[in-house]
Amino acid sequence: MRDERLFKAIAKEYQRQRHNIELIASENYVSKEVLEATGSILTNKYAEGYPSARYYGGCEYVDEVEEIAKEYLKELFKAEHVNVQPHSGSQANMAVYMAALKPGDKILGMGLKSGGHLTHGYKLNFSGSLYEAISYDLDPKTELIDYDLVEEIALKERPQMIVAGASAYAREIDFKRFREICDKVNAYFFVDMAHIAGLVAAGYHMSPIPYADFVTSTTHKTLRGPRGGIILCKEKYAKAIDKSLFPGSQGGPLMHVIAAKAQCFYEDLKPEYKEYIKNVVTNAKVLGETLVKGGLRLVSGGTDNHLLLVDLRNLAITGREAEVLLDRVNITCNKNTIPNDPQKANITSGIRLGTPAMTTRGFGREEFIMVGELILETFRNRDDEKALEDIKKRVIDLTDRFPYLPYPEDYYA
Ligand code: DSN
Repeated sequence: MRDERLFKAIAKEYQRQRHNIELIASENYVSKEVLEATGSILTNKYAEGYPSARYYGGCEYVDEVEEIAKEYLKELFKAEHVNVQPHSGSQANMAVYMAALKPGDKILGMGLKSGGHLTHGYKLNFSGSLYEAISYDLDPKTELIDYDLVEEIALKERPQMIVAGASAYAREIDFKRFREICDKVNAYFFVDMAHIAGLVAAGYHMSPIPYADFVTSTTHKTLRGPRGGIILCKEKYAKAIDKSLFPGSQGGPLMHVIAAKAQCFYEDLKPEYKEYIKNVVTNAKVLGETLVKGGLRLVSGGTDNHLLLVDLRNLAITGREAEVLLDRVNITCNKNTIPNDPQKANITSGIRLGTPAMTTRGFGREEFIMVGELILETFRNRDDEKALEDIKKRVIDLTDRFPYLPYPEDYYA
């Protein structure tokens, strides 16, 4: 017996995902197989511990599942040790901090307003309350990481750990330079590559693996897997990381999600995935060029990766208003602070756009030029209901040409 109200809500979300142009840079569409593993009977199984060292009986098959996931993940990033159990990116990050630091130790990460993440030392997050967190911001002119400034802060503050990685930074990050800074102050180097993990795996971004002591990621962004986290580290930290995750900060692993991670890594090892990431990067440049041609300003002037940060100040529209307006025509994105944003975090002066999801749907150069033009047209006609209705129809036509149908069209109807 199923709850109709609940399944109707899921059905509506299914239709929304099918008929919206999804530009949230941290989202993607998973394969049928990833979906199947996530919804599998593995959700019934408790498996606290690690393969061959569990605290429950009947774990022989979930052991196999976890070993497969670890094997593929090691191969994907050429990592010495991996842990596939974190329920999320935040849990992965917590396990790293707890493995390497004591409460009160100093961490240096990118400021939230510059594109960093909550778990990189934000004061309202555990990372900013358990540890003494300081941050680096971007060069105000170039809007790029100022490595000399990071070094200056590190030399003055002597943090025990330096964190690299971001949620809204459109440019390549120089992990080698970060390592050199860490070595000067004897700090651990921790990279949260959640946004760019797919680019790293496919060779479209410098890998942090040779340089960092610890690397974490989520699996649902550019990697195109289920929602979850992973940790990769040097063999010498393997025991400390595993202990810190279980029993340190988590209980039973989500074996259905670990199976879906394994399927995701299997897909990411295929040549088609490299081609996909190549297209993600090209499409981001195409979308950016279209928006710039139409008069918009991109933070840092462009993109090297899968995302764009758009400064809306010359349009006299806030990020919050732009998010709502674009939603009105079935284009989904999120408001985002820009460097030195004069607006509060819940209003913002920018939006963040990403190409991973619609590239999965098959959008290429031509479609991303259309997406850029649809966005510009929406901004120009923001007070014209009829024009907005017409744009929405064109968005739906476009999404219908590139269907997402892991379930039958009327699956939940
Ligand atoms: N909340 C994620 C994002 O959207 O970038 C980061 O974890």
